Amino acid sequence: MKNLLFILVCAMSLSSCEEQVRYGNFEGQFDGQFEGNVVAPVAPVARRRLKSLVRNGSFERREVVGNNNWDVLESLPGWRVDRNQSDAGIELQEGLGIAGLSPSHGLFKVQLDAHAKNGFTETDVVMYQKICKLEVGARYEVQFKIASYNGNGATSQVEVFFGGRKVKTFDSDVRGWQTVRFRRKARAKCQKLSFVSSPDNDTHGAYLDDVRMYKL
Ligand SMILES: [Ca+2]
Ligand SMILES: [Ca+2]
Repeated sequence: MKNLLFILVCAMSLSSCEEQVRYGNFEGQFDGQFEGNVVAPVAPVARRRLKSLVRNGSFERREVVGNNNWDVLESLPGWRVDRNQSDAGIELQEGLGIAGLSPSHGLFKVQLDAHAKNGFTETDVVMYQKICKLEVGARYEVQFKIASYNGNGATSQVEVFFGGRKVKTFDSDVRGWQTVRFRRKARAKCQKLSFVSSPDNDTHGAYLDDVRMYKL
């Protein structure tokens, strides 16, 4: 009842209503904007633009593998390996000092040429995330951070696929993190974003972190 009275007051005097929202006097949850006389729960545009569609893009959602330690896994929250393409796992690394390269974001990163342990027989992984709830025909931007192993591009080559089509090849002798971006239209409601480490199976490969995807 109190909220209804508040809305009626707003309808007569929008400026006073905005003042109360700004100073947090409105009771209950309000996270929107006014459309005529109706209070619509619409998220701010800026916040919507910052919402990444990639789950666990920084690889932080994982139980601890141990500070400055690593393990080889078949899946992470949001991510899986494609063992039909390569019998290799995802090497999850935890810590700021492991392998001589701190994560670009948070405490975890992955390495795409892992180790043949935990039942895996190969080391160059094919890992992917199936991203759903896409708007067919809408444009999306994918961003991620990637670094070659000790500046060795030859052993760190990675191909990136979106919706089954190759969109990027990473092959760089530069040391340290680099930002890669590409834009594509969604051709289906669900599209796979895949990282494919070029097979040399020498356990030295590219590092990946901070994968994001935004609707444009
Ligand atoms: Ca991270
Ligand atoms: Ca390699």
